[in-house]
This record gives sequence, C-alpha cells and structure tokens, in this order.
Amino acid sequence: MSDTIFALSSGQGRAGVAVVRLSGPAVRETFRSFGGRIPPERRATLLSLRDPDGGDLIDKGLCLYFQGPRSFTGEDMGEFQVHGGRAVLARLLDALTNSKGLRPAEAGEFTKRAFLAGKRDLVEVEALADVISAETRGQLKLAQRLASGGLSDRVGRWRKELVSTMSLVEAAIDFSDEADVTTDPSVDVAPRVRRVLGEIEEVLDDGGRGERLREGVTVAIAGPPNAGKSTLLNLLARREAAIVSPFAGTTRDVIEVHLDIGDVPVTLVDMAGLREGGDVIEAIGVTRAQERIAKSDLVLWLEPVTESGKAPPPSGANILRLNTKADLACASSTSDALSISAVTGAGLTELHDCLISHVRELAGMDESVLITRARQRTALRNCAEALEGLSSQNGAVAIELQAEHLRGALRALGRLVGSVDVEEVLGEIFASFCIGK
Ligand SMILES: Nc1nc2c(ncn2[C@@H]2O[C@H](COP(=O)(O)OP(=O)(O)O)[C@@H](O)[C@H]2O)c(=O)[nH]1
Ligand SMILES: [Mg+2]
Repeated sequence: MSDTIFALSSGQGRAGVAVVRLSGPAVRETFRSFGGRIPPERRATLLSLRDPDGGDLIDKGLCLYFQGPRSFTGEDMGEFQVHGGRAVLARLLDALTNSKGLRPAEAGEFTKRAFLAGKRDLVEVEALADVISAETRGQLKLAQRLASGGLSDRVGRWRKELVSTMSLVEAAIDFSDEADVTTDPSVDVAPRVRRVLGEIEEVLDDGGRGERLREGVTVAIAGPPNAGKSTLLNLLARREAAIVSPFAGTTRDVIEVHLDIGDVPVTLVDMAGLREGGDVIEAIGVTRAQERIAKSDLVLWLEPVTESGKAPPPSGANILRLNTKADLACASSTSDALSISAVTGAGLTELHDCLISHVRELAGMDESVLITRARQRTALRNCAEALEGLSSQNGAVAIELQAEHLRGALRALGRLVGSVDVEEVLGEIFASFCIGK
C-alpha cells in the first residue's frame, strides 16, 4: 500500500487562501482526526481543523474530499483550503507531518500517481507541466490542447489500427504453419500501414514549430556597427536595455530581452555590429554575435538607409531586412527592405505587425501542431521508420519480418505515451514539476 502524501499546492508566501492537498489511503482518517468527520464526496464543507495532538484549533477552512478512483491521482484525495498565512500553514503542515502514515510529497508526485493509475499518459503529463509553466497565451493554448488528449487520442487510434494489423499478420503466421494455406497478408497490411504512416508523417512535418512555441523563438538584431540595432532593441523592449551611442562598437556583449510578441515567447538578442578590425574585446563580441545569429530562428538585418545594400546579410539564416534611420533619406528607398526610423517612428507599426506574423508562423500557432518535445519527436520518428521498413518493401517482406516491424512501431508509440519501458524518462519528467502537483 502506498504512503499518503501531502503538500502545499498553492504558491508559497502570504495569500488569502492556501490549498493543501493530500492523496492516499490515510485521507479519510486524516479528515476524521483533523476535522472530526469526512466531508461528503465532492462537496465543499466548512470544517474546524484541529491538531489531533492536543486538539488546538489550527484554522477553519473549506474542505473537499474526492473518493478514489474518481480523483486526479485515482486514490482518495483531500483538500484543505485554509488561510494563507505563514503561521497557519506552518501549524497545519507540522501537524500533518506528525500524523502517522503521512509524509510530504516529492515534486510532481501527485501527477506521477495520476500517471501510474492510468489517469494521464506521458504526453498529457508533460503537457500538464507546460500548462503550469506557460507564460504566453500561445503556449497555454498548445499545452491545453495536448493536456486534453490532442496527441494522445491520435496515438490511441494509430495503436488500435496497428494492433489489428498485427493480428492479421499473426493469424497469417499461424496459418502458414498449416502448409496448405497460401493467403498473403501483405495485400491487407500495406494500405493500412501506409495510412497510419501518412498521418504520422504529417504530424512530424511541422518544422519544429511546437518545440519553438514551448521553448520560445529567438530573434537576432544584427547588422553593421551603428546601424541602430540597440536603438531598435530598446524600442521593442520599451526600456533602455542596451546602451545607444553614436560611436561604432558600443555594444560588445550579447544582450537578451524576453518579450511576448503575438502570444509567442520571444527572446530578442542585441549584439555587436559585424565588422572587421576594432579592438580585441570587440572582436570577441563579433564572434559571439555570429554564433548567436547562427542559432537564431529569425535575423533582423539592419542597415542605415544611406548605406543600404553595402553589408550583405549572413547566408543561410532566415532574414528580415530593415533599412534604419529612414529620416536621413531624401527619397524613399527603392530596396525591398522595410524602412524604419526611431526618430520619426516611421515604419515601426509595420515592423511590429511583420514581426508578429513571422514569429507566429515560426511557432506554429495553428491547430495542427502536436509535438512539443524532442522526446516525443524521437518516439514518433522511430515508429515511422519501423512502418517505412514495412511499407516500402511491398509484398516481398516475409510475414515474420512484417510482424517484427509492426512490433517495433507499436513499441515506439508505447514509449511515446508511457505504456512501455519508461522508467528512465519518468524521473526526469516528474522532477520538473512543482511540489504539490
Ligand atoms: N537619425 C537617426 N539616428 C538613429 C536612428 N536610430 C539610431 N540612431 C542613432 O544611430 C547611432 C547608433 O545607434 P545604436 O542603436 O547604438 O546602433 P548600433 O551600433 O547598431 O547598436 C546613435 O547615435 C543613435 O542615436 C534613427 O532612426 N534615425
Ligand atoms: Mg549597439
């Protein structure tokens, strides 16, 4: 029988109300010893909570009881909603610690129990962690979609289809022992496998957008010295994050600002202007700048309008060209770069709109994106590879080999949702949760 765990599930620090959650076999007994009775299931009940050791009043608060298996963890669960003061909480948590059969929960332990009870699969558990850590609306939407089974439902359908295909193949293997049977199962197997493979490839073919939305999009502000890079960073950040000066070579370190642009988390990176010469320190700055450009999802390439086209942007990068200091140009520029001026404000609204559409595109804000982690991508790719081995060799594959490929594909899907050999990933995933979840 498992231990009964408890934790402060609401945030640390003074608050109007704090929530202490419990899960495990001793929940009913804890209600009895602290509150004198067990609240009716799923009905908020006001109880006076007393320290079982001595009977002192700890606090009066709303209590909730969820009887297993109809609870988040699948076990009996309880909630004490008490006043969120330091003394109240210290008193309550102390009394719980001193109660027989109770112990403080480890990080993510409630969710781990939910997973082990089959209430949530691994993808949903990961998404739940993302719901809690989401900082922008876009991240939240994606996390919620996955937490409520966006990917799991698909995987469930694929598994069902592959399991039934597997049974066809296995039946054929059994029959083939009875020498006179000549049925070729590949006739039925190939189109089924191709259909599943097609759907998996569609999900995989998302350009890594889900990972980008979860982790954030990096946008580099680059160009020659004095192009107005730091000025633009400050404008977008709405604060003086970087030093602006008329002297070329002012910015040497890489400066990062985190912003929410169009519901996508964006890291905006200002850096040294790219040029040769300059002192040793500036040269280090230039090397760092080049490294950051290479790692960025989008590069804003800035050049003063008066020198437009003189400095070629780095090749290979995803570039958005900007002509800065538009106020200095006599006539409007003929290049296809967007013209902006920090002095008159010209072009800034267009730039902002343009940035929103670029980062939203990069982060895949549409409904089709379903993968948010490398772990998920690897598992799906393994599944696709196993299926490719099966469908590419058309009827020629021996049925024993077909069965082997199908087993490989099913194992990969099992790993994705956590139904097979997951021990090694479990620790990592649950440790990233807060205590109390
Ligand atoms: N006229 C004009 N000057 C600008 C504009 N943007 C920046 N500057 C000036 O250009 C110089 C270099 O700007 P800074 O942002 O430090 O450029 P960086 O070296 O690319 O970071 C400073 O003197 C800024 O005041 C602009 O839109 N118009
Ligand atoms: Mg600068």
